Amino acid sequence: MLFEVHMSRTGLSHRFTRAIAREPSRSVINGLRADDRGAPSHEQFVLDHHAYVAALEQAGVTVDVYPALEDFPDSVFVEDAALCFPEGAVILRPGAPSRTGEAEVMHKVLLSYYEDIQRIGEDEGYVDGGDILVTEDAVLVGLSARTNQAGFDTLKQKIARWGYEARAINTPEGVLHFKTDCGLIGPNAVLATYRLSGSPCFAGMTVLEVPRGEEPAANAICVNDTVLLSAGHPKTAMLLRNAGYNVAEIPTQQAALVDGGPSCMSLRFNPVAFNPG
Ligand code: CIR
Repeated sequence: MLFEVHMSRTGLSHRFTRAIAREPSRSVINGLRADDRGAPSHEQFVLDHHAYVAALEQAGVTVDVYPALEDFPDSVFVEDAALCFPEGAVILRPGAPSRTGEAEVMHKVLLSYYEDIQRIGEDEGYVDGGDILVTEDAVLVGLSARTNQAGFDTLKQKIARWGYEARAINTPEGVLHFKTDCGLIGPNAVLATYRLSGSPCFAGMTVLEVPRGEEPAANAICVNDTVLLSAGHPKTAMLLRNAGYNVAEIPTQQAALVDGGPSCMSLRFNPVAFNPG
């Protein structure tokens, strides 16, 4: 079925009924990181992850938590393996060699939720979900060390079948993912570091700039009427609350040691074809 309506599904970017998450594996201590500030504690990560899942549930989504995958140290970061829309999903091709196999596992998981599943094939480039910001108007894709032009071109073509428009942006130099530095906080509002706050890609949107020194806070997510924000960023929390946002602060210290944050630990979606039976 081809969808002709163009990026007009209100709430696409932040109204969700379901989420997928995965327990951190013990191997998460070997997770990829740009700077080694020590390995995360698996025990604490599990506790933090429970708090994260609880915050998602509190925000109104049903969360399916899948078991840990020891073969994939970074598999708790489920967002990087797929992109989910109401009409269907795209299995991505993570750009780090140690993560490529996560796509196959995610494919099997998503078969329970979607009939229409597209896939970025072996010779079709790389895309990490952390580089994709879905707004109400467009699907912004940051080109990065993990997401290349070929991957973008493939993704653009795959999502056009549902009427979505992908736009390529440059992820700032030295930043892992596009969403490491920005996050949607409302239907037309974004939280961004100084590196991205002036970007023309956010034209027409409200942009709140993360106070200097709290840059990791930018990786926030909006789930229904709640912004999930990494705890430990009091200035950002106050900025958001003063602007009227309902903020849930979640512990992400362990995730941060392996370059993760709120967005990467879930796939949030609202599948039209979902049949609980
Ligand atoms: C990685 O380097 O792939 C993981 N250690 C962190 C992935 C974070 N993912 C995300 O922000 N979407």
